[in-house]
Order: sequence, then structure tokens, then C-alpha cells
Amino acid sequence: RSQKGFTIWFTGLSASGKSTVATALEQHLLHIGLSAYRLDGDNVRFGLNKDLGFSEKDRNENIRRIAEVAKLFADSSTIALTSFISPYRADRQIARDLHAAAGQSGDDPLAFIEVFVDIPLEEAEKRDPKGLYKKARAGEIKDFTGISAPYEAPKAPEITIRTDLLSVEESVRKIVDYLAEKGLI
Ligand code: GGZ
Repeated sequence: RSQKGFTIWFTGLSASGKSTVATALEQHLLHIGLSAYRLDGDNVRFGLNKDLGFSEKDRNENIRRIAEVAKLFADSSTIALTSFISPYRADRQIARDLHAAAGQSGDDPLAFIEVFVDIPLEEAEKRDPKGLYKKARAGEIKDFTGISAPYEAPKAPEITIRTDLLSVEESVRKIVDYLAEKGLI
């Protein structure tokens, strides 16, 4: 049968492993012959959203635009993978609702799978691959998620992965198993 498009929405702290898992999952999906496309800071925050910073208002707008773009990819029968902190519950709900609303015009709603990349803040801070937590603690970066800006953990994500306890392969497997079980792939 023809491929269904849908969105896999990763959310979690900086350095939680969102992009690492999303990249490995994208590779897997491409390898099994599916069309997949990853949206992340590198291809969105430096392009479409280069006018946006990290205030609450800018993050709201960042996520709103990303949700719209992911929906377009999903609507074009691609699997959209988004990896952004997306710290606000309400913004993630807007993204989810947008995909559900695609069903109101007689088409099928677009599936939206929220993946909570859940690691303790202390672990993310220990990893600190770019030294951003250190700078945030020193007050050199303001409004830093987990330090001086909120992260609202999902209450009912479709999938939770503890990247401090699972390998990248195990994390990918958990998501792939979920997608297969739901008949999405
Ligand atoms: C959080 C920040 C900040 C602040 C710069 N707070 O680890 P990274 O570097 O590569 O990922 C982080 C990225 C977060 O951008 P998002 O678009 O995912 O954020 S949001 O969904 O909240 O809009 C981090 C870097 O940008 N970064 N300043 N103040 N992360």
C-alpha cells in the first residue's frame, strides 16, 4: 500500500539526545524504503526561523511554524521527524491539534507521535556537549531551558525514551516497534 505521512515529534532538554535518535531513526526509515525528513535547529533555526530567538514568544512562534511545516511534509506522504526542545505543553498541543484537524476536510487525520526524550537535568548538564549549561549557570546565556527557562514535560506522550538508560539502537527500536504496532510503517 502507499505510504502514509505522519509526524514524529521529539521533545526534551538540550543535550537529551533528540537529534541523535531522530537522525538514527531517519536513517532506519530511509533504509527500509520510506520517505522521511528531519527538521531540526540546523535546517530551521538558521533559515525559516532565523528571525526568532529564545524568549517565550519566539519559542511559541518557532514551534508554531515547525508544526505547520511538519504537517505539510506529512500531508505529502513523508514521515516528518522534528527535534526541537518544544518546552511548552500548549505549543505541542497546538502542533498535535493541527495534525488532527487535517482530518476535518474529509481526509484522514495525520498521525502525530510525541516522543519524550526524558533524561534527568543533571545528566544533560553532565553531557553539556556545547558548554551551554555551563554558560547558562554562569549567567552568560539567559532564558536557558532547564536552568532559567521552563521545560514542561509531556503528561501523555505516545513514547518515552530514557536515552541515559537505552542505547541509540534500543531507542530507535522502541519507536519502530511502536510505529509497526500502530500500522504506521
Ligand atoms: C535552550 C538554547 C538556548 C536557550 C541556544 N535555551 O543543544 P542545542 O543548543 O544544539 O539545542 C538547543 C537549541 C534549542 O533550540 P530549539 O529550537 O529546539 O528550542 S525551542 O524548541 O525551545 O524553541 C541549544 C540552543 O538551541 N540554545 N540558546 N536559551 N536552548
